[in-house]
Amino acid sequence: MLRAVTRSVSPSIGHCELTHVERVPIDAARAAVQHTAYEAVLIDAGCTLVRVPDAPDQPDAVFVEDTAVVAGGIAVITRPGARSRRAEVDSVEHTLREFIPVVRLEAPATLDGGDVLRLGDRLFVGTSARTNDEGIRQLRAATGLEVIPVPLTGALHLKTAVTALDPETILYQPRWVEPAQFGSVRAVEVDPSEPFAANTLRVNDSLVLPAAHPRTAERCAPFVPGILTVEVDELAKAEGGVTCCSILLDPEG
Ligand code: CIR
Repeated sequence: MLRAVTRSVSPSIGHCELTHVERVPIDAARAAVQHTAYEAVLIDAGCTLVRVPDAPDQPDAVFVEDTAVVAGGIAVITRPGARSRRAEVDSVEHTLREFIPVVRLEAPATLDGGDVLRLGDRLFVGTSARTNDEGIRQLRAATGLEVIPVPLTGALHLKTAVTALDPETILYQPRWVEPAQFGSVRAVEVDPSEPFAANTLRVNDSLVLPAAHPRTAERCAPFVPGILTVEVDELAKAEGGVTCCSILLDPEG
């Protein structure tokens, strides 16, 4: 069964890192309620939850995706690009070790899991402000997979700009990525009225996406077996979406 690794919302989330989003007050209790609903959706989609211990003093700790990349039968523990987030990885590594072999990226590598998009056996990695060439090199060496750098402008992470509906279909925001870079895939554009809608999460037969993006959900519906929506607008104030709140551990690899 697919495992989803998650971690609770920190009460300090209001002090999170922000890059492209203006800082507004974040209601940590409301964010926590939305996170619980997100976990319930993952369970509905067929996942078993595995929780990393709470990290109340780490504002961005809920965004576990950035701390590990699961591919090639291993979990690559990242070295996040934001210095304030580097301490998040130890507890994630400790949790993942129970289920899968782990390898750590070492300085001067930096890489955020949000920059890594898997399409079949290929890993596309956004060359964002968080991920450097050495991070990409070490990811390639650790996984043994084809790892392809993708230039990215205007978005925090590659998966802010593009995600996979399935291994042959991407959903993308044309302002931030060029679909031809992903090879001969079918490319679905987000609805222009929903600029942040490219961040979706395929879990078994369900595509999980924010309730705030109904028009993009309609565009995706013909290409996926089912759609599950969840309110995550409070987490979005911390520049988080639906991919970033989990690490999926697939027993099939
Ligand atoms: C950060 O800037 O690192 C967090 N406030 C948001 C991280 C979101 N992560 C993701 O989309 N993978």
